[in-house]
Amino acid sequence: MKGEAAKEKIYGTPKLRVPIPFSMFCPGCHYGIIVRLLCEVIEELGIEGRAIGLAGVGCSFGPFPMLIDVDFTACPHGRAPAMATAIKRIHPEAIVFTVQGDGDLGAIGLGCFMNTLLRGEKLTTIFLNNACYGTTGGQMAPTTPWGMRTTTTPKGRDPSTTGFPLHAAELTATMKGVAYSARCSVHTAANFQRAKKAVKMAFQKQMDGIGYGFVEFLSACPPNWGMTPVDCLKFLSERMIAEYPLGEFKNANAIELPGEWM
Ligand SMILES: Cc1ncc(C[n+]2csc(CCOP(=O)(O)OP(=O)(O)O)c2C)c(N)n1
Ligand code: SF4
Repeated sequence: MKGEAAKEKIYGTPKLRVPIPFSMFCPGCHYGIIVRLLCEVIEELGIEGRAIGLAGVGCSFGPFPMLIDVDFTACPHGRAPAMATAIKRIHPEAIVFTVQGDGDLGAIGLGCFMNTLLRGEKLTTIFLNNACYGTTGGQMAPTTPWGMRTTTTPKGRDPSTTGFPLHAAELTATMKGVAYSARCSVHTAANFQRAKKAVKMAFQKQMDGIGYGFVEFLSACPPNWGMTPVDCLKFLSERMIAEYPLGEFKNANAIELPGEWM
């Protein structure tokens, strides 16, 4: 792609991006970039007529359904995978995806999420790991790295009282019904492109009827991290990635089914 077409692709607005401002996100939040990425992926895969999104409770709850022009609704806290399961079973031709924060998926909704993986549902999940509960004022989340200060761990997360950080992409990869699991970020242009490929792959596993696709995004939350948007990029690239390495953890072309045992 060259010239005007390339410029339009880079600086233009994706067709599926509803033209209302991103003002519902704080300055420096990466959620807006992830909205753009999802619009581009859904459009490039040509699934806008079949895609159904489900947002968990958190900062994605209102904005993602409003900003992405596909069928999209919000769910009770942590229950997006249950709603997604019902929709997928009623409409197997639909491409059903959830967008969930780390409090939503990793705390109140962890049981719902794990059971969905155990059932081997053919869904796609976009997991937003900003290391805290963003909406409610920056409390510790299951993904808060050791030593990180939050409003509920003012001296820094200490494993002796608050346990160990949740590595959702690695955990998901261990589940038999999962076809794809990766962790990405959008804090540089190159990482945005890598993340796009991962999200495409996660959707493709559902489109091909193979299995569950999961993509975790490391995402900055400047007001709750108590940093400028620029300092957040440094924290993300040094501290977050040290705890949560980027990359693919599973990419399977078939799900192995159990053989006969009796
Ligand atoms: C049943 C229930 N419990 C608690 C809340 C309060 N609440 C709203 S958002 C939220 C945390 C969201 O954090 P996260 O999932 O990390 O998303 P983020 O805001 O960071 O995007 C909580 C606990 C709620 N809305 N419903
Ligand atoms: S509180 Fe954090 S996650 Fe929520 S919109 Fe603001 S920067 Fe984004």
